Amino acid sequence: MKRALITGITGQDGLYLGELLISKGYEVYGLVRGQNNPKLDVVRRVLPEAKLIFGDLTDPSSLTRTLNEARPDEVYNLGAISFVAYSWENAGITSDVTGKGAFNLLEATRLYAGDNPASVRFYQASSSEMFGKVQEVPQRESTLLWPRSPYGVAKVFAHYMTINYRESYGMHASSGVLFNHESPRRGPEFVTRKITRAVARISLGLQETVALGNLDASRDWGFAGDYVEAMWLMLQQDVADDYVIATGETHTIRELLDVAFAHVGITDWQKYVTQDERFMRPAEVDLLIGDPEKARSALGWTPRVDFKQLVEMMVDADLDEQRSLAR
Ligand code: NDP
Ligand code: GDR
Repeated sequence: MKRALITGITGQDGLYLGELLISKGYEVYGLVRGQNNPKLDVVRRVLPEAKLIFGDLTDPSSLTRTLNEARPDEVYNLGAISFVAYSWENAGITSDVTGKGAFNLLEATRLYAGDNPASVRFYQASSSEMFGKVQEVPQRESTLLWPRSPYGVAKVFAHYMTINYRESYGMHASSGVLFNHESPRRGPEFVTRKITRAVARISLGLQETVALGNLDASRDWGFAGDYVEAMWLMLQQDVADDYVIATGETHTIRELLDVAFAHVGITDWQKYVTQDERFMRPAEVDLLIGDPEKARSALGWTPRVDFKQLVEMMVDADLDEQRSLAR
């Protein structure tokens, strides 16, 4: 039985990856932070088989203890402060967790692996946010990075540190440059879930309007369930490498609004949407569209859920949730 350690197991991707690995027969260990983490119940419900260890990416000794207890064959570093907008106001802690936290885990894993650094496989959750002010369209593995947020800068540090550990110590460390991926488990602060939840509530008469920021930004949105498969595939390769994971399609926030509102029979969504300066960013990433060709040819990975299916799945889940809350 293979053993895997997941940091960020309480997050969207952690839950999907945990489910995938358990379905493949892995013994799954999850790092959980805080003395009374509100998401613990969700993890225990969704992943009753997972063994949870308390620690924090900013606390190296807790990572050493976690590795010694979990004795993993594969380490998936999904833990991060992941909300881009928040990262301007909290750049220090974002750097500590999202950037230096990855280094802390790489170093703890290297020391844990001892004489055979490649014996423990390592996945780093890199991000399309690293492309920022894009230097090439579509973005691929070789595209120059130009991050536009403290979060993006922290991810660039973690990305290059992962590559450096591979090149310096021969670690089997791979970095997945994942474009936005969403699901009904997405945090409500991110634009997809904010919209699908508002659409459900508006259609049920529970809310009148939704305030958003920039409606013209374009994102390459995929389904989180598809994307965690790519993470696993990367660690099954003989040689570690970096891969862009994306759908190859981009859509604006306006198109997202079109599809989400149309699903509940509303075509004139403009009257339900206001724009608010508070949701504008000091520096925006205008356009993201990834080229997943390397992942397709080397990993055999392709996304299964398309944009419309994704948005409709999320609106349906929010309708169910809002109806059950109203009961
Ligand atoms: P979430 O925000 O849903 O989850 C982030 C996880 O990190 C949570 O489990 C959180 O724990 C944990 N975490 C936060 N701070 C710490 C800390 N100090 N020590 C240990 N764990 C911590 O993110 P996603 O699941 O969406 O994303 C997973 C990873 O992939 C993240 O690294 C994200 O930056 C990256 N990524 C995500 C993309 C996306 O579109 N979803 C795209 C590209 C990259 P807690 O519950 O306690 O807060
Ligand atoms: P992003 O996701 O910043 O791409 O990071 P988010 O959903 O927050 O924003 C996407 C785009 O929507 C615009 N936008 C709004 N965003 C939010 N959150 N709220 C609003 O009201 C709003 N109005 C417009 C934003 O300006 C932006 O252009 C996500 C995270 O999961 C990161 O961790 C990950 O690395 C990247 O995706 C890839």
